[in-house]
Amino acid sequence: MFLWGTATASYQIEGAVAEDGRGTSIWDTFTHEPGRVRDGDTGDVACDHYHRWPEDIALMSGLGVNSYRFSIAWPRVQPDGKGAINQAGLDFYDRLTDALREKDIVPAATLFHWDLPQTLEDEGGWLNRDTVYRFAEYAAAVADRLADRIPLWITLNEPFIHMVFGYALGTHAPGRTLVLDSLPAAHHQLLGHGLAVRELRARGAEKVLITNNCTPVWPASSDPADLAAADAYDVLHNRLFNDPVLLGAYPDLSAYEVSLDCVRDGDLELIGAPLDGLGINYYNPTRIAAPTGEGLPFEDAGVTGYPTTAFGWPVVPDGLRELLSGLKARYGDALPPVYVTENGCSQPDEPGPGGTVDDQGRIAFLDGHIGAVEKARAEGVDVRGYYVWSLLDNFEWAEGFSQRFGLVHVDFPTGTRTPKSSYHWLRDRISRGLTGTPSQP
Ligand code: GBH
Repeated sequence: MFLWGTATASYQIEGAVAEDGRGTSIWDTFTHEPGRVRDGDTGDVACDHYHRWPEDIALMSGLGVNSYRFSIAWPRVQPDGKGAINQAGLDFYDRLTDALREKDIVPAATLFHWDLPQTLEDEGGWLNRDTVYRFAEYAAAVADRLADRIPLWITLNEPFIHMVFGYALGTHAPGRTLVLDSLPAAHHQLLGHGLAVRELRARGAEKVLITNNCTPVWPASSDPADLAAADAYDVLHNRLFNDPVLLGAYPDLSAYEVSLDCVRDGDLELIGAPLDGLGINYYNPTRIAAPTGEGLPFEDAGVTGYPTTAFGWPVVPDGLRELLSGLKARYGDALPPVYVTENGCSQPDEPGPGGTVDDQGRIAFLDGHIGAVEKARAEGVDVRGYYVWSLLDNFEWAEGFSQRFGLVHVDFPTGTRTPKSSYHWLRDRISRGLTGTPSQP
C-alpha cells in the first residue's frame, strides 16, 4: 500500500507547553529570547493541536490520507531528558495513535524533530556524547508504550538542518554559532539514531527509518573549481548523513578542515544498522559555485529561472525525480525503499470570498512533485510514500507564523481551521492513485 500522508512536528503545532508535566525544550527557551524569531512568535499555543487533535484527525480523514507523520516531544515524555518517564505525556500520543488507527490512518512517529529537553542542552546538547545515551533511553520508553501500535518509526528529522541551523549558524535553537566545529552534533545525532534503531527493534517496531533532507547539487558551471565546490557541498549536505546510515562509513571530508575525532570504535556499526526505509525531505535543489573568499569550500550561487515560493525557495519538481534517481544510482542495492516524508511549499495568506483560501500555487507545486515521484518509480526507484508538509499552517521556526505551509488554513491565534483549495484537490488526486499502482486506498 502506497502511503499518502501529511506531516507535522510537535513544537510546530501542539502548543500546551506547560501541560501534563511537559518539561522545557530548547525551542521554548529560544523563542522566548528577544530577537530570535520573527515578530517574537512562539510555539506556546501554536495550532493548539494538543487540544484540537480530534478535529485534526477528522480533517485528515476527510482528506483521504492513509498515513500521518507526527513527532513526539521528548520533554513531554521525559521532562528533564533523563530519569523518570512522564506517563501523562505519553498518554497524549497514545490517544492520538488509537484515534488514527480507528480511522485507518497509519501512524508514522518521529522521535526527534528538534525539541531537545533544555536540561540536556545545559550539559552540551548534541555536542555531548552523553545525549546519545539519553536519546536511546527515551526511544526505549516511547517504544515500550507505542511500538505495538505504531508500525512506522523515524528516529531523527533532518539531522543536517539541526546541526547547521542549530549549532553552526545559530538561526535555530539552541542558537550556537560554531560553524564547522558543529560536526560532533552530526555524529552524535547519527549515533543516537543507531542506538534508537536497536531499542525500537528490541520492542518489535515493524519499520524503522531515518529522515534526511536531501538536495540535488547543481554546479554553477563546468569549471573544475565549481565542480569541486559542488562535490564538497554534496558531501556535507547529503553524503555526511546518507553514507553512514546506508554504507556504514563517512564520506571523505578532506575538502573541509574538520576532524571527526569524536567517532569511537563500533559507532559506525551501530549507525549503519540495516533500515526498512530511508525518509527524505525534499524542498529544492541547490546551485553551488567555488568560494570567492576564505572559509567554506563552496558558495551558494542560488537557483535562478524558476518560480519561487513565499519563502523564496525555487520550485523545481524535477529536482525530486533527480534526487530519487540519484540516490538509486549512488547506493544501488544498499538503498532501502524510500519514503518522501516531507514535500510542500509556503504560500502567502490569501483569504478569498466567503472564508475560502484559493492556493492555486500549492496545487501546481504538489501536482508537479507527485508527478516527479511517479517518474522516479518508472525509473526503478522504490518509493513507498509521499507526505505533504504540512497538514496545517504552523509555527515555521525562525519565521514564526509568517510562512504558511498548510493544506488547511489556520487563523492565529483563534485556531480556526479552513481547508484550502489544495486540500480538496489533493483528496481527488489521492483517489486517482499513482501510475503503476492500484488506486488508493
Ligand atoms: C523542514 O526543513 C522541516 O523538517 C520542517 O520542520 C519545516 O517546517 C519545513 O521543512 C519547512 O521549512 O534557500 O532556497 O536554498 C526544511 C529545511 C532548509 C529546506 C532551507 C530548504 C533552503 C532553501 N529547509 N532550505 S534555499
